[in-house]
Amino acid sequence: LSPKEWLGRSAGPRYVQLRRRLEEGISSGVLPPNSSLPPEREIAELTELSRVTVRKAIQELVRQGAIEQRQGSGSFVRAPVEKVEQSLSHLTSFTEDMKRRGKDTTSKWLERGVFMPSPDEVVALGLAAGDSVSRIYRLREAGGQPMALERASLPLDILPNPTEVTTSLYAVLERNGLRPVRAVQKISAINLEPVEAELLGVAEGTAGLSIQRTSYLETGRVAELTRSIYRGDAYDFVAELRLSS
Ligand code: 16G
Repeated sequence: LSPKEWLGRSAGPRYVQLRRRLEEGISSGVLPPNSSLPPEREIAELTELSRVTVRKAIQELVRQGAIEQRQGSGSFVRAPVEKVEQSLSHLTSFTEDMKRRGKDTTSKWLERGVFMPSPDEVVALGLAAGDSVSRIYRLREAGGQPMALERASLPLDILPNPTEVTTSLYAVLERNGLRPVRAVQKISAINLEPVEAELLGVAEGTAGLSIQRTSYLETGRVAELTRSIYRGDAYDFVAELRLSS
């Protein structure tokens, strides 16, 4: 169809019409996962729409999580995430969990350093007055897909040098003989905030899982308080339950 034939036939502003047209292309497979969209200028020429209109349609699809923009290389159709089945019966690390699935992990650092603790960190980590806290906050990716936002807080003597953590926190703790041996985890449902959704590459308002892990050393001391946001569309949590005797 020529642009004039399909635009104007359906209702709504032109950017909405173009957005719908692109959505159709994605769902029908004309625009398969990971395929790149033509540059804005080309779409504008092809559709005889203004670049402002084209940009607006693409921005909406980015917000919906259907399209991602990669720095310097344009817009791509986002591939659906491969679901991870995560056991709740073993105290493992993100790196170990993903390695077992043959996936490489990367971190985008949002914060990493030594800070004055917040009141909840003081309580959870059992800190004394004047103690500092080591904090690492990162976007965790596996196989190139954003999976979770994790904010870990640890007493300074357990992690004196947070910048030492480049990939695995638990590997650093293990090297120092301070790997946690027990953890308590709490999982709650949330709707992702716009910034969180953007970092995780999903649509605004998507469901997420808020997970809090408090882990302990052999001695019973608290080693870590980690508050994370996991993608709801990327995880199934599984636990084996037995009849108690
Ligand atoms: C997991 C833990 C997190 C821990 C991290 C260490 C959950 C919800 N969280 O992601 O508490 O800090 O592993 O991973 O399971 P790393 O050794 O790969 O940095």
